[in-house]
Amino acid sequence: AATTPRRLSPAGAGSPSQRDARWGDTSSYGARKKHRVFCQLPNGDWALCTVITTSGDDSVLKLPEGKVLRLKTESLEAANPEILDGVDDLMQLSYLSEPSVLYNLQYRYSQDLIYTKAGPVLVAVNPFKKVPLYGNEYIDAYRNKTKDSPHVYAIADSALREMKRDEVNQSIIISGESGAGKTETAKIAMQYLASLGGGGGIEYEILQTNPILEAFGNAKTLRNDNSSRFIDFLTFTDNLPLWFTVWPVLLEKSRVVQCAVGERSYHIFYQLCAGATASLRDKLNLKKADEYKYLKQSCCYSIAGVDDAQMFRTVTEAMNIVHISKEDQDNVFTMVSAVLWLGDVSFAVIDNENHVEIVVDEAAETVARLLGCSIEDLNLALSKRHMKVNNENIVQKLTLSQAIDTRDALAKSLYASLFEWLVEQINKSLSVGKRRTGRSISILDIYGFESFDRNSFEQFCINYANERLQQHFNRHLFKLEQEEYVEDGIDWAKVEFEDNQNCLNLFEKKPLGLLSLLDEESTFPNATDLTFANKLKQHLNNNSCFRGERGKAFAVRHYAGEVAYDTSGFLEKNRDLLHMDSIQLLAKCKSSLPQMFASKMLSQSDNPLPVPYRSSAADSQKLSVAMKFKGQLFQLMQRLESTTPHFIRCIKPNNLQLPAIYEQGLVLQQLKCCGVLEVVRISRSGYPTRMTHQKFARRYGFLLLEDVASQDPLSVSVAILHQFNILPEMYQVGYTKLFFRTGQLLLFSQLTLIHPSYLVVIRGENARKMY
Ligand code: AOV
Ligand code: MG
Repeated sequence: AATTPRRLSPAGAGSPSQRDARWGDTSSYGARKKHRVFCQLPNGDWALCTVITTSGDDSVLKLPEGKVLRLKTESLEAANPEILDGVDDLMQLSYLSEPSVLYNLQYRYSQDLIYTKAGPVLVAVNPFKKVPLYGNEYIDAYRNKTKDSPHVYAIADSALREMKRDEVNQSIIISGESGAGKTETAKIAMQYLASLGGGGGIEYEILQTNPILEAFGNAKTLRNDNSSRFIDFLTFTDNLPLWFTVWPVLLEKSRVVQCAVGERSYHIFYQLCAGATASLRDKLNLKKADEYKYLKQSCCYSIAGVDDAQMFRTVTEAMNIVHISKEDQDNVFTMVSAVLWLGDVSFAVIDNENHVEIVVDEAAETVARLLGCSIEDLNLALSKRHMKVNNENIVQKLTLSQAIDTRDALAKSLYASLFEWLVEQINKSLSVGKRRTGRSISILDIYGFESFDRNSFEQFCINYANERLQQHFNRHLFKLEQEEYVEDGIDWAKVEFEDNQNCLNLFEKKPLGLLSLLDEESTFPNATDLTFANKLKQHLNNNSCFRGERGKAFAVRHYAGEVAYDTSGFLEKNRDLLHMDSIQLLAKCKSSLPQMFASKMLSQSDNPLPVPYRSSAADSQKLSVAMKFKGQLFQLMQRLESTTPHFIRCIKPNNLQLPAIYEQGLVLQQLKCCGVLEVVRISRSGYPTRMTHQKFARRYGFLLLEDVASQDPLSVSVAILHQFNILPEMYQVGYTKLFFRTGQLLLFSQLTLIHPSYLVVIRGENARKMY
């Protein structure tokens, strides 16, 4: 019945088997008439076609649209039998070649089956449109197990079950490039978990945190119209009512004061400008978005298909639902407006040393009014700096560029503080009176790997975080695999996997790693971005993951590809100075939020102080952005380490953010770099298919020619394997399970599925039980 693949053509230079060496398989094919094979088209895509004839080294093929072409037989790749088209786990594929995997995902994608398992990992291909796979009916179906096709709900459900069964905390770790669908996936997982809220509206409240967090923490980038600019770590506990908390890590602050052309700042700015009621507009002296300097610089004010005014109403409604009082809401929007107006505060040069004072105009007056301070105080904070040098208080006048930096630093920290405060309110509101006990499930949604034409400090941090997470992924899947073999006592040749430890070392090594060198350089008063770049080149040029580039640039070979970083602004962004004068200004303000922000800043261990003038006591307190980030990342990893992970890999099928476009090259690149192919390969070179003795005996026992009714499942299983002459290297008998090489179990399924009549002849009585 089932044909064993045969290699017809020897593997020559550049042959598919060489290209696919990483798969460790011998995907050859029988170029026989009517066989389905993959051929590579001039544009690099693979097409499924049928062999018409084969002569000599050539094969004549028919493409799906009817075109006929002649190609070298050895350039073809085997295709799986039709019965395997669109299988829901890539592990079930007999041939695991790149074209087979791409074809399988595409086959499913074209039918809106966006989820596919790759062994233990769920692959989610972004549909860029509404797909009818969600909602209460689906949630119930997955809960009751009437559906078991791959789905985020299924992942959330197994996390839940494993939490209860093993009493171990669980995590759902979502990764993928920017725009691949992580945040949407996280929300889908939240839907499932929140539906356990047990009524009482808490599930609704939990889901309403999304529009708020997205308004304040997401922005349009060149890659994604709704790109997360912070790491979101949500936790649900299993005791009812649900306890829910958000732990956001490192918001991208710089976006508040500068963003690239074609991108936007945080959604809330545009939403407020477009959607505020007349009275709020008056109160906050709001202008249109395109009239603010901070928003004007990127020349992009709207997002296709998004109504900012409508979104503003959605956000305020969500704030109502999560019990943020009207008064607090007003305070929040006052701060948002203050940040916008701060960008419009301008300076006038007052002497020939380029020292400045603020211009007292509508902008300065509005900022002072919104913060609740006097114009004089504002001017003092933005144009002068108080310092202690040799125990003497001195006042330094600021130059224009210093004043602008001071103003921008104030805007950034106001916004970041606001974001933190808002998250705190949400957490308080959703956990009031509830104890934090019991086991938990966390969902991790990070900012995805980014590579633009120009990459700066933000991409540097984001990509470092992705690198860390990738290691967690690698290690876990590898380790789990290994453990299962060991536990079941089977022989197993250890498989090496592509490790990204070298790249992590490049970032983290002390004292000669990217982060340490950045920190060291950030503390030198005379250092510049150029001296920083030169230092990197001097110390890291021998590292295989590092490449010095011309001028101020350097490149890092990330797991997901090489990224060139421009060091312009690195030192400033890493220091992220907020001067004491600014904090004192906030402390003096009459509005409630600035005061709160100031006292938090003063109490925080990383209280920012001017670097070159720090006292030694303050010195130990100050943390650079990179160090703070690394610390938070380590904390996050530590929390993840104590959980059973469930991995979801999101794939972006096109860069246009459009439905129904599946670019093979783009998908392949993501599958390769984010390790999905690796996972399948690792499992494949092991024994990816497993079945307990019981299940195997129950399912295939009827195939046995001699009666073994009285025997135990293990003996029945072994007898079946012997009867069909399955080669010993194709399987292993473990203590509890049978482990099969890829495709072996297929033989049995084909025996049972394709030839029932044949089987009925052999074992009439038993076979009938199956059909
Ligand atoms: P990301 O989180 O991975 O990017 P998002 O989750 O924001 O990506 O997804 C980007 C866009 O893809 C969304 O705004 C939706 O339009 C669409 N999308 C994704 N998943 C689905 C789905 N299951 N159904 C329908 N549309 C979807 V970033 O945050 O940039 O790394 O930093
Ligand atoms: Mg996101």
